[in-house]
Amino acid sequence: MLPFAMCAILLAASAAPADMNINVPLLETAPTIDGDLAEWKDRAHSDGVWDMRRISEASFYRLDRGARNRLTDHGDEPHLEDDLRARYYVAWDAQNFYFGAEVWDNVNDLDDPNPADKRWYFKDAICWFMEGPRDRANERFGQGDNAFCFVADPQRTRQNAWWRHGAPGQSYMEEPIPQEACDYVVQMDPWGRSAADFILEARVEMAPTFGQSDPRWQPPQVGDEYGMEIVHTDPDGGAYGGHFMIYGNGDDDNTWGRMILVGPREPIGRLAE
Ligand SMILES: [Ca+2]
Ligand SMILES: [Ca+2]
Ligand SMILES: [Ca+2]
Ligand SMILES: [Ca+2]
Repeated sequence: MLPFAMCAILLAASAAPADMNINVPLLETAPTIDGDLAEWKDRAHSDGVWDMRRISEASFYRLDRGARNRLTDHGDEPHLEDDLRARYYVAWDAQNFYFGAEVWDNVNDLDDPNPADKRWYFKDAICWFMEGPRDRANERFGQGDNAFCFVADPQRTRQNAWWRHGAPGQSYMEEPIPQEACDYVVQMDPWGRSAADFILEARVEMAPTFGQSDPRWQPPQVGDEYGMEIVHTDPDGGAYGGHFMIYGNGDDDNTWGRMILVGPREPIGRLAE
């Protein structure tokens, strides 16, 4: 028989992947929102490059069984990893969440066959679905739920920075992120590799967004718990349907990953020779 301590370690190890927290660090210096992530990305949360292969091995993919979390086939596709892969960054300070992404894509798609506000998901876009405070009740863009969606378009129209959210007694409210609460830059083709590649750098103020969606929301402190899912749409010229859904499964906020606000983090060092 295994000693008790060892059993506990084995149990903890087997439970870890599905229950892994998303630890989002505090930034002590506010980034400059200019399309260059260099000054803060090493101090933000990131768990490396995501592509379809990595997603297909994740616990949240098994919830979906690949029904919606997938890319689409237009007949002449590059290898799956060249259709879409990305790194995502998140951090916070006393007023804001900061979002960053480095994206490798084969086709930049900004053509919506039926253009209308709120249809970010018919274009290349990245959307952070967040619940704050997290309450473990199954809700779909109800009280406390917020989505901050940025279209991969260097033109900063109000529709290109979209806010889907709830409020007490209301759900699926759709409007641009309040202008004074948001700042963002999309830099296309940052590595001279593909005209569809981009870097996104964004800031969203919490009080005018989370504070509107849930009266229980309090200014952020270390230890606060949020829910988070990243939805990265990639129609590549087709209709809606191609996207990554990372850390959760669709609009049910109780499937979203458990995110904890943590203190500042130092960049990962290397062993000196
Ligand atoms: Ca910057
Ligand atoms: Ca693509
Ligand atoms: Ca909930
Ligand atoms: Ca695309």
